[in-house]
Formats: sequence, structure tokens, C-alpha cells
Amino acid sequence: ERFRSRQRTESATADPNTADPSTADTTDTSHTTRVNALVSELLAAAHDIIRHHQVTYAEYDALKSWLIQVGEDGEWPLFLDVWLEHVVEEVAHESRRGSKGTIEGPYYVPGSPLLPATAALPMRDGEQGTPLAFQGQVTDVDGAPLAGASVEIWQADADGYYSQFAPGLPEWNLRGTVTADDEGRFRIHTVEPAPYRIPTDGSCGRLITAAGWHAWRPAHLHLKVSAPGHRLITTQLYFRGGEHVSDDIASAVKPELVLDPVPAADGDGRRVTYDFVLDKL
Ligand code: MBD
Ligand code: FE
Repeated sequence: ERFRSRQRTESATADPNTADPSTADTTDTSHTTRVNALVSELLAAAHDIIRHHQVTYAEYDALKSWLIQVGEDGEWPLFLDVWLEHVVEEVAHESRRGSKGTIEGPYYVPGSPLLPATAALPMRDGEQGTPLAFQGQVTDVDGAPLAGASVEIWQADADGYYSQFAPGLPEWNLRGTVTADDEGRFRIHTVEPAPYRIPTDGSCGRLITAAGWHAWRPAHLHLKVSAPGHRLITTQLYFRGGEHVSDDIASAVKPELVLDPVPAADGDGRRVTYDFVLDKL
């Protein structure tokens, strides 16, 4: 269970796009007004649903024990990032002109190994999966290269497991922080991840089964791309034609985020180019 309950405090405070609630004065009236409005409206929506659907005591008791169990399973990060984060991301980045972002999800870990502009992600000998050469350039919205931009990448392996959230994987497997070259270019050698299935043995899995949904996310690479003086982008990239690209349980696919890899020239795996455009701060 401890693999599911890592906290995300460091990334939340390190991301300049994320409002830092710790700087808010809790005695501030505007803060109080905001909490009052948000929580009151959330509760009113729940009250309406209870009346509209004539929710029974049996259903209320089931909800209560399910909510308690989500915490005991350490699945609140998973639940929130799968079913709520996409709308927070949509609102947060409405005004952006550069590349699209999407949700961070529950499996980011800051501080992955630093790698040069051309590098392979840390991986095991004989790491399974189709080799993927992922290259591109980081520029600003005027097309000027961002020398030394940071391209942080994390992903599941070919079995759909993330290091530090599944047992038996090397600590930083398929996680790295690449520094782009003087022209903002990078070339990262990795393997194509598998589609990801939400754990079916916990509370989120029970919800999915009870509601008759499926538990899948399409195969994806996670990225954080940043450069001094520019807005950090948290994003994910998907693979055209892959399973669940059009029915992601986490609603985090955007058309701009779907890659079209081609066979590599040397016949070993696939390659793809994807450029990132960062807004100014
Ligand atoms: C993932 O790998 C993920 O990216 C999200 C958003 C939710 C669950 C698992
Ligand atoms: Fe993921």
C-alpha cells in the first residue's frame, strides 16, 4: 500500500504554475469567502443529487465506508488525479499560447537522474518494450531556441508499472531529467510504455467495477518541460492508434498530444519528433 500513498508536496510547491496555498493567509477574508463559496456549492450539488435520486440510507452507508476505504488503501491521489485533475488543468492553463499540457497524475517523483541532451533513460539490461527514440526542440512562443531547457520524463514500463510505485523495479527506472543542448534540442532513448490499468484490487477498482466502467489509460509518456523565465509545462504524450486513446479513464488526452512514431532508420524500434513551445512567465 505504501507504493500508492506517496505525497506530491514537493512537486506542487516546485511548479510555478501551481498556486501555493501555503502563502494564503487563512484569516484573510477573501480566502474565507472563497472556501465558503466552493464548499457550500459542492455540498449543495451533493444535496441536489441526493434529493433528485432519492438516495437511501443503504447507499449513504456504502458511500461512507467506501470513502473511508479510499484513504486506507492510499488511493486518494489516484482517485483525485483520475477524476478531477483534468478540469483543474483545463482551467489553470486556458490562457497559454504554447504547447498543450495535461494532468500530472499520481506518479511523478522529483529529483530523477540528470542526463545530457542525448541520453537513454535509466533502464534494466534487456528492458522489455519497443525501443523509442524521442527527440525534439524546446523554443519560446516566438520560435527562439531555449538553450539548456529541462525535459523531465517519467513513464511506465512495458508491463505498465512505474518505478517507486510497484515493487521490484530499480529506483529511477524509466525516469530522467534531460538538459537540452545550446539549440534547445534533446534526443531521449527509451522504450514504449504499455497502456496503464488502474489497480483493480483497491477502492478505485471497486468503484470502476460497481459503475461498469473500464480501468484503462492509453500508453503515455509523462513530461515536465521548463526553462528559466518561462512557464513550466506538465504534459503527457500518447501513441496514435493505441488502445484507449479515445476513452482514457482519466480524460487527459488532447489531439495535440498524440504522437505518430515511424520505424527507426536502423530498423530497431520507432522514432518520433515532438517540439515544445513554452510561454514566457
Ligand atoms: C497514471 O499513470 C496516470 O498517469 C494517471 C493520470 C492516473 C493513474 C495512472
Ligand atoms: Fe501515468
